Amino acid sequence: MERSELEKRMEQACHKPIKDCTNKELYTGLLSLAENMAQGRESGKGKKKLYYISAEFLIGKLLSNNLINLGIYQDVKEILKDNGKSLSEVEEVEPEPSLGNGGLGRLAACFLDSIATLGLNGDGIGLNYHFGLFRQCFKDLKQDEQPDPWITDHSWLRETGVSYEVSFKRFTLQSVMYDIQVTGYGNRTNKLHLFDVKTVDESLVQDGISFDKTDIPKNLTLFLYPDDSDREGQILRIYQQYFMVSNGARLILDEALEKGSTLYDLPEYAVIQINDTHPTMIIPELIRLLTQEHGMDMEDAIDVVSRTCAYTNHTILAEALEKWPVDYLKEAVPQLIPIIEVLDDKVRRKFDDEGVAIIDRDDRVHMAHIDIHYGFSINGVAALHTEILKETELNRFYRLYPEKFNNKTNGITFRRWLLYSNPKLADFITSLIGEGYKKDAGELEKLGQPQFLENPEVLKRLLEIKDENKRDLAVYLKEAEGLSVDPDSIFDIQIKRLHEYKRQQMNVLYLIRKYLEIKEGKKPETPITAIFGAKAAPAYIIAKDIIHAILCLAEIIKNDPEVRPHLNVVMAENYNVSLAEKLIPACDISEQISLASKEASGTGNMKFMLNGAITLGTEDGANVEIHQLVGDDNIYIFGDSSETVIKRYQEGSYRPAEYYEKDPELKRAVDFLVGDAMMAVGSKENLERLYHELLNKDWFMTFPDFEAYCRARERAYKDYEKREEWAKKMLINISKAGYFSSDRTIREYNRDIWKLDGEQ
Ligand code: 26V
Repeated sequence: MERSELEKRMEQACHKPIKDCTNKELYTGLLSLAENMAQGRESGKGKKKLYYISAEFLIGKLLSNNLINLGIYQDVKEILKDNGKSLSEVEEVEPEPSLGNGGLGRLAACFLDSIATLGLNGDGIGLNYHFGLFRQCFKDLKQDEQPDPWITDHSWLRETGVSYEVSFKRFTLQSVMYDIQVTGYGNRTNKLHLFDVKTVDESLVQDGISFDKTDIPKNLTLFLYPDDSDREGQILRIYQQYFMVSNGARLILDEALEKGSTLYDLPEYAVIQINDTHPTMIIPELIRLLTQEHGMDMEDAIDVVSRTCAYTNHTILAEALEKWPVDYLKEAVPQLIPIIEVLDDKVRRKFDDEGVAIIDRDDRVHMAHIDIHYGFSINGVAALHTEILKETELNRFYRLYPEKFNNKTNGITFRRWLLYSNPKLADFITSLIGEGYKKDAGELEKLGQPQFLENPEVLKRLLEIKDENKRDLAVYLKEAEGLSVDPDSIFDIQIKRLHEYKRQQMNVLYLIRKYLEIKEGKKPETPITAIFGAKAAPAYIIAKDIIHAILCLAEIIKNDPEVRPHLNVVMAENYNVSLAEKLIPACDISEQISLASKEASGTGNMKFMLNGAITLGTEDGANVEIHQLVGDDNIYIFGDSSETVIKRYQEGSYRPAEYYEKDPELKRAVDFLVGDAMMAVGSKENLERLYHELLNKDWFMTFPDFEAYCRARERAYKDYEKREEWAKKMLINISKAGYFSSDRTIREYNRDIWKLDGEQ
């Protein structure tokens, strides 16, 4: 579209000249313009459709992303500028929907982008949580949780008129389906369907994020994963999950019927990707609907559903694998019990192995087992993760159904994580290798040619861009959060959910060690800024203690003029997608330090790599594949292997105190947690609890990896001093990142699992 034509349409959408609009008016106008332009681009009405069903879709802000995908971002930006306006200020008006916890939800959002971009016929199905996860605030150096409302008069949600009745044991709820348009890059538009309850009542939330967990008709879609540390919370989750899948199942059947399906041929019309076990109840629910409302017999219904559903596993952590007590299910959705019993009975008749049963001896329903027996595909999310599933966690199942298992290494959308978040780098890449990489990420490989890699001008510009991004971040952190960071320091960043297996605590122990070294006069050549961003689950006590420890250490250093010029620790509040978009382009060192075998894949690791940060990590999840791609010289790998870790767990031989006694540096750092300095700023209860947890349990084995971690980190800092060599590492990382485009991942899902009509 011509610039002048676009300007005209913008003014029409805003109902007045651009220069007279407020940022809010501009936002609303641009939103409706983007929606109108996307209309009519709905993906093919192909026979078969993918339904990506997920309890989480961490979509992030949509305006700029959609403008990029519609191809008008640059022009809109310039038109606004010519009129004295700024697109980044307009963006500030848009609230970020926090409809996800972390990787799993963000992955679902990247997938929707790629599915639309590839022109595949596929929609998302989820829930419309009014307050999302929660907004994190720091109060007295601790995490405090507040509701995070995002639905305003001008949100991307559109009412569809679709509504179903969903019956539970004690009541029937009416649903409302909202749609959000998903605009692919230069291509098609799909839908994210978010179901809500008609009777939801935001006023139920009074103080912080607490509310009456028993008033289901009013609370069902208030929050994502409310605190499920007690029975009521868990039953609420069952209500949420069933509400999502029952609506989803009806929509899927209705759409298939409308296209002429007899339902016996459902697999020709629909394929359902079950994103972790949260939507697993769609399997018994579909069987229930087919038998009770569509007259199919049980055997046929089971067969049809089993050929329609595929399952993705995102974790091997035992505590995260859902097992719902039969009692709880009876309380909320008794209609599913007879179906689940039939499914269990069939399994028990066929296999003489208690370990693959659906209902165990303690009367708990193993949700993943339903997916594996009654789905046609099971995939892990990175090569190592899939191997561990096959060889260890799900080995019993792998032996029964080897043909069902496959790997789909995760990916990220380069539209958001490069074109939008790091425009300078994207422009620079375009100037070197042209635009082709925007559609075919594999073309980034071209950056690895000697003409670029050995070209001092190219390397210099790459460093300059990093430097400019660091300066932009420093300004943002100061203005938005009052945090001071020195852009001339090394930016060493760990951003992800707070969990012991991700080992933020090991990073803290390193920083304490560094602090003590500086106190003794051993100063780093270049100052170091360690940046954290992480939310902890509200009921996860140790995770919150770790946040407290980070904030206490940050406070101590801030007030220590001897150390502060050389070492700075900051924790950004309310880590979310928008913040990630600012932090990642400014990062020098990407901390991916989970205990080997525990991080299924990670996707932050890919975003950092794409933006020229160097990974400091364990051989875990997709780090293994990053390592293979970039080679030993362009990544810092340390720590025990997944085999060693798995063996150590099996033997039950790990005693943290033995490491603590043996390594004086480690001992000194651990003791610091409960020393005078920390006690002077922090809370005795939290710090002592963390100290004892580490010393007596350390379930995620930080102590055995501590020394190797410190060495690897020092090696990275030393290499950083040779800036041109460092820039080469950056360029090699960027050039190898193409593999991690979610377009590649989605092509593989389609080739091996979904088999939708070709790309359009
Ligand atoms: C869930 C829970 C819930 C109960 C308490 C402890 C706990 C711990 C972990 C989880 C994770 C749920 C699944 C998940 O989010 N997995 C993430 O999926 C990403 C996308 O595939 C992947 O990159 C991450 O490695 C993986 O952790």
